[in-house]
Amino acid sequence: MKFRFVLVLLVALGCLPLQAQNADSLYFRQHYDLKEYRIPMRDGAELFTAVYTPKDKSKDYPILLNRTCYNASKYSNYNYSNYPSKYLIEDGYILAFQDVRGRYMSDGEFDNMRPNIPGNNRRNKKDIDESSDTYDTIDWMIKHIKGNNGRVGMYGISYPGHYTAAGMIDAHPALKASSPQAPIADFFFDDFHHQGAYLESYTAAFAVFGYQKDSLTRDPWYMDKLMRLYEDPAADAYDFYLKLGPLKNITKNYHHDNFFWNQVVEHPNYDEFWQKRNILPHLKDIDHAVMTVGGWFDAEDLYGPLNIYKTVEATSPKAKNSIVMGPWDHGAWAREKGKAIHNHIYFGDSISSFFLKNIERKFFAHHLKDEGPDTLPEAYMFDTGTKKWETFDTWPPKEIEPVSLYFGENGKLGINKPIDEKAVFEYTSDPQKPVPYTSQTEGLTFTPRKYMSDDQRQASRRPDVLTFQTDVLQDNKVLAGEIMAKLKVAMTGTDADFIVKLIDVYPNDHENYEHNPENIVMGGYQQLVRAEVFRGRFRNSFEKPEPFVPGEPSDVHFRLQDILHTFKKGHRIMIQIHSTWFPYIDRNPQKYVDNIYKANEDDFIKSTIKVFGSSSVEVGGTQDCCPPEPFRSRNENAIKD
Ligand code: PG9
Repeated sequence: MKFRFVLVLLVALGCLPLQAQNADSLYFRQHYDLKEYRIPMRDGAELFTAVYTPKDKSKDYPILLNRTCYNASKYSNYNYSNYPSKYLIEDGYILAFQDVRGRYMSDGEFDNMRPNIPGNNRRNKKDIDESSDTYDTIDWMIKHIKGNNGRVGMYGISYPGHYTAAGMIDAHPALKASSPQAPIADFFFDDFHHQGAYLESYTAAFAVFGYQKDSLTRDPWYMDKLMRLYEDPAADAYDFYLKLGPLKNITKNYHHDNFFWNQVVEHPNYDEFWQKRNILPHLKDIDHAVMTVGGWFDAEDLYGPLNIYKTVEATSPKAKNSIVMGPWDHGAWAREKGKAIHNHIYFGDSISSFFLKNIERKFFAHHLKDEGPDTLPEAYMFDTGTKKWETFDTWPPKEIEPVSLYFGENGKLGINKPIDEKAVFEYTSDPQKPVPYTSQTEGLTFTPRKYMSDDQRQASRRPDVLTFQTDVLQDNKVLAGEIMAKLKVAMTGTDADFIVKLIDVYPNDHENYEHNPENIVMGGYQQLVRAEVFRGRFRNSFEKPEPFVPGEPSDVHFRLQDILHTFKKGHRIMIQIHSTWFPYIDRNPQKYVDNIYKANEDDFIKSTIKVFGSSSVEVGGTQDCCPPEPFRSRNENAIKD
């Protein structure tokens, strides 16, 4: 168990090149030459870049650039792990893979989400950021890599998706097509935090991002730190983290010398440290083609793709801006497994191939080679209820009516009409008995993924989970666009988290899918469609947290990420509300402390929480609301040079 787990982890981290034995890697070797370069940046640092050029020298080719913190060398020596797709390999591109500054074979110091310096690409500047490094890389490659056609595309998933988005800022004129895929926008809302709440389930991942290397290396330099948690990986993360206790014990037992962990601990609020690492305010005046890609079940970066697309749409009228959202978890569109399955749900066959062949391949061919028409719609979105692709002229779609959901006695959920605004619903939240985030027992995963469409029956049966559901739907009901939870609450404690979940309740006679094991029953399944946590202290400001006054009704309004989901006839719509979601999210002590990362065991108290009947969940269209979000795809917030 341990060895296999670590091996999978190392491959996932790009530490061990996945020597694909498939025909595609043979094709790669037969049709491409490989050369490694050290590309000089404006400050003298050299960035390692592995470059494949087609052996067929009869024509020029565009360059496709992938910048990564996960080891460009894993792509070198023809190690091909199906990304970029075989369709792009066969179509013929110059493929460049680069270690970003401070990683593996590149010079310099690593900085997570390196702050962008506005206006940094006017050539007389010596300050550097990911945008200037991309500019310098593109400029050098256009001038030095033989056989290029003067056009460059960028793509990448996750952190590489973030570097793609960074390359779009003050972009080099040769950059004509960018596809940020599951891109990180802001680590206070993506990956390590959701709206300020820490993802305790990410604890093991810190080793990858919190130690500087001391030499050029093709191998990870942080393995001994990674093994602190994976030496004997816990098989039950809930039990492991509950026994571990307050977050201060993570510092003491594991990450005391991890620079990124210590930055997270010292910046529990959305202060200047996080604000300057948010890429959204810098995404403006983009004038080339941008296709942002994401997965509706992406537990790591869902805020990123949705908000990068919306920001470019709001700030860059010259960009040919589009978005693709499929029934995928993190980066699953790059892996074709035949049947598209997320956890227990089957969505169809060859959905990733459909995207790679009919969407991504055509996007780059049109914009980089003038091949084929530009047929990509503004929004190519997969309905996770009907399990069909839909296209829209805008996202969120204007043609789908928003829906308001209201809570009533006996677990009733009303559609578009309040049930009883005077009703009061309450539960006691106990940090010593937190609500599990999954119906399954999961070990110390690198990042949790399956929970995103998991069965919620284990939660709806708990007394500390408020559960409301509609009557059986007499017709299909499409919910599409943004979601706002507008709660009015009171509590006996002085701090609280709120988790709101939107759930599709299957009819009791729903058949199992072919792949379901015997112990999974699809009849009556309560499939998670969307959930989000909100750390209540940030209800008025992410920068200036505030305690609650015991017993005093307070508004807690917050955003869940967008959806496109048809609740089919015979199904029900369900909402759940609770205050722990463990160990996906760390436990809120429920007694206000300045810094939860430094809370003590005795700060954790039970709290009885009331949710008033005047609360609602608004689904669909564009939802605006408080707290003032750091950047909400509005032009006036764009950073001025
Ligand atoms: N965004 C993903 C991630 C970042 C940090 C920790 C864990 C995951 C990714 O880049 O894969």
